[in-house]
Amino acid sequence: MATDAGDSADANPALAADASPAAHLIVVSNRLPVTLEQKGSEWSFKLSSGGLVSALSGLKREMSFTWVGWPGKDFGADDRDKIDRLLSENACSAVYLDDETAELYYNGFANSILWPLFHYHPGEMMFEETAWDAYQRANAAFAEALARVVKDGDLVWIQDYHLMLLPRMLRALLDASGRRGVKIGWFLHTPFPSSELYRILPVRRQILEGVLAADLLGFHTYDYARHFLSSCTRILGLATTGDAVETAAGGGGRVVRVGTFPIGIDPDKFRDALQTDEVRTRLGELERRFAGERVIVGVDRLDYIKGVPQKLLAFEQFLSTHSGGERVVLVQVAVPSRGDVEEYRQLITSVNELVGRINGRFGTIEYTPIHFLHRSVAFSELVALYAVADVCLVTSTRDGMNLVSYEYVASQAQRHGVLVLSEFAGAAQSLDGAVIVNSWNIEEVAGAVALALAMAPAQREASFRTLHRYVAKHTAAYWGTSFIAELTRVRHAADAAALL
Ligand code: GDG
Repeated sequence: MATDAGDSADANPALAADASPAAHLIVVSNRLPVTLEQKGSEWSFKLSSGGLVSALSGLKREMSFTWVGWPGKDFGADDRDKIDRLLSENACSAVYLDDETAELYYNGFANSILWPLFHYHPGEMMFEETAWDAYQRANAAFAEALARVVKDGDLVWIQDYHLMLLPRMLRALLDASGRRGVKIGWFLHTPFPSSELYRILPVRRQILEGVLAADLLGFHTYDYARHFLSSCTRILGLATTGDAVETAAGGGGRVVRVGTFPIGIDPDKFRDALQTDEVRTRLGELERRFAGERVIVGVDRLDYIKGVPQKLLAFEQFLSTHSGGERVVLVQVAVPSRGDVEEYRQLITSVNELVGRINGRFGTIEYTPIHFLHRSVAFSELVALYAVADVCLVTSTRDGMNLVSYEYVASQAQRHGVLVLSEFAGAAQSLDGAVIVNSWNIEEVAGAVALALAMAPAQREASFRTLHRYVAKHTAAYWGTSFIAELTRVRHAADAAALL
């Protein structure tokens, strides 16, 4: 498995040895990572930053590259030519969806059906046929757009739960037009749930059959891969091994490889930011502001999977029974997310109530226990907050990986702070050195926070070194290169049968 070899992703030996120099990589994600702005009749293009963008930066130097995705809205026919030209100059290509399809596919199906189910919230799942129809239409639009750009021998890497029908739809179009040697990979950024949960999904067969047309399927952790494999057996009756599925019951099908590829971050971005005057000045200001107080930081999209209410309840418990007279503050950044979905609006209300209650109960004129920022903060502010905090508290009730925990480690070279991390985040399976907690156990989390704040410097340093070694090696670029090296290595679908 491509998870533990080599030191630098930019010089991944596996990729150098196996990838054909001529291989062209096409990355497909729901959203193109770009901002398009119009000034007068001219359009400008900006590449957004993000995990996937940095993961691909190393690969871009090794192979030619195109990014295919939805540009964010349905531009009018007059603008499309200009936008297509601009995108193509920047190695991108747009999949246009009408606004109604985009809304129903993205919010209606991906975020209201697959997202809650994959994060063990079946009660939030609202299955509607119109949303399912839109999901099929949107995936078909992606397949048609891709079929126009994919050439013989290309590697196609599809991202995430938005595009689970795409491997099958694309494969059908490529086969029909006689395209040869195209390898398709798919990676899931969320958990894949236990088959007991997954089988609730009314369209469980179609979704599995959709991804099984790929050559390589990737997950963050071995558990997610294992859940996927057992869903294939239980729902489709397919034979599986620890890292493969045969696509026809009773034999004679193709073999699809299933692997574990834990994502990472770009740690240099945090190290470099900490050297800048802007972050150093801000860090100094925060240190003065919090003098005499211990700081816990939390950074989450305000999503029900992130366990923000559980975090607030645990902090309340800590204040009432564990703080030992020390002044401890929780700085919680809660980035607004999907505010147009009812479950998310209810979450905001309950989080606001909890923050008010806890600050009212424990606050004084001089002391505010929770600094609650219900907005996103600038990157420089984020890094300064990570750097000033004695503890980072991650209480996700489910989370594919959780990059915030990696980013905290990357920002703690000076302080050697302690990471308290939910066992339900994928990161808990990689980050040795964190204090692992059951985020549903309020008393356990409160006790872990007390333990983290009281940890002796030598133990903090030893834990930090272990964490830092992992984060520095398993970067986003390493993840991207490892997946593509494996995709290059897997035997092509047409000649892969009977490997089991
Ligand atoms: C999905 C999966 C998986 C947050 N607040 C601010 C800000 N952020 C940045 C963080 C971090 C990112 O957003 C959040 O990443 P996570 O991994 O923690 O969570 P999701 O957004 O849910 O991502 C997750 C991931 O995909 C990758 O596979 O790990 O499990 O759910 O990078 O820094 N950035 C700035 N200001 C903020 O206020 N600048």
